[in-house]
Amino acid sequence: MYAQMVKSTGQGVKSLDEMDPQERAFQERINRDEKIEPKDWMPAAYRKNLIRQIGQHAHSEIVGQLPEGNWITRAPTLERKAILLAKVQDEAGHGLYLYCAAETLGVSRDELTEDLLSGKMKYSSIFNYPTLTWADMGAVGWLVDGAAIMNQVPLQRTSFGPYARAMVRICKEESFHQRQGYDIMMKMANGSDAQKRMAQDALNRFWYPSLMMFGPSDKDSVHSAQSMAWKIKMNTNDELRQKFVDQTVPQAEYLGLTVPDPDIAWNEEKGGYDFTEPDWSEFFDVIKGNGPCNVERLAARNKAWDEGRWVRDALLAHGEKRRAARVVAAE
Ligand code: BYC
Repeated sequence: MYAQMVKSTGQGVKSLDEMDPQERAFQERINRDEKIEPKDWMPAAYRKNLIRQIGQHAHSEIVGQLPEGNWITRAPTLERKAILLAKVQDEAGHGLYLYCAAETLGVSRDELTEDLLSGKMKYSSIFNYPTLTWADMGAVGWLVDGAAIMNQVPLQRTSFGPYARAMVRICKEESFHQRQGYDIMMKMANGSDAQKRMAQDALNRFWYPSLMMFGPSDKDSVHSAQSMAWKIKMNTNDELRQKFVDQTVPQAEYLGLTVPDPDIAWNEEKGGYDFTEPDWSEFFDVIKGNGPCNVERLAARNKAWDEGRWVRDALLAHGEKRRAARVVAAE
């Protein structure tokens, strides 16, 4: 079905017949669901697109620690604090697996980091929204990690081996994250009136930004056609957004909360909910750098990078010393 490739004009997708023999053999491997490994031949555009997607994904995990890290010192109980700390550490781990996967494509982690810190590379729009109350920790786990799983489970079958394998462990951990978020929401939604109001307020603020995580609507998605032909992406943005809404609306009902969309309604014919699209002008504004927290997030990552310089320098000096000692010992 996707035996095609984007034409050099960037318009449309090349058919197998239009490809040169090497490209065609590559596409046929993908069509047979064979994994592409780092040393295999691949089109330059496949490599570039993967570096872009995996790099953005890694950056999202790293920047994604900030909104939740904000609440570690203020978690309401020691147990909640320990769980949140573990969750935030997991996100750092996800970032590292993904940077490693990207490195197999010939880009260094330092280069990717520099592109994040300069604002050249993107990270998920969702992390440019603030976390104002403890209920936001519930909403982030439930909705943000819920959306992340919806997007990442299919990526376990993505065509690039190191990316697909990194996804397996990430998805297991994201499931735990999603449940811990829902557990916080259960407590809040079944708590005092003030707690219920906080839970509803968190859902109100995180609903549309969560829908935006899946990317622009299919008609505005620049990369989908080629990425799906190459199985870098397994579903379109709108397909996954629909699945997320279908999964999440009953979960909100179970909590006794109201999804902030008066037009949400079950559509028997399509077997899914009709819902209001997010405000796409807000989405494009956020990814251009104008969201509520973009400046703060990049400033925090730049500060961490600058303040960690002595650790990197010390590790390099230590490595150099050990190398020199090995050379002397070998002489
Ligand atoms: N935010 O052609 P399109 C997590 C950009 S972290 C920002 O549809 P594509 C977690 C897109 O990059 C979860 N930018 O793009 C961590 C492109 O711009 P460029 C992160 C977005 O790549 C901590 C342009 O819009 N998950 O779970 O085909 C705590 C056109 O879009 C966004 C991943 O990264 C966005 N939401 O599809 C808790 C998953 N959406 O690059 C949780 C892997 C689009 O041309 N990534 N853009 O300048 C993907 O699956 C795909 O990259 C996307 C976008 C579905 C996100």
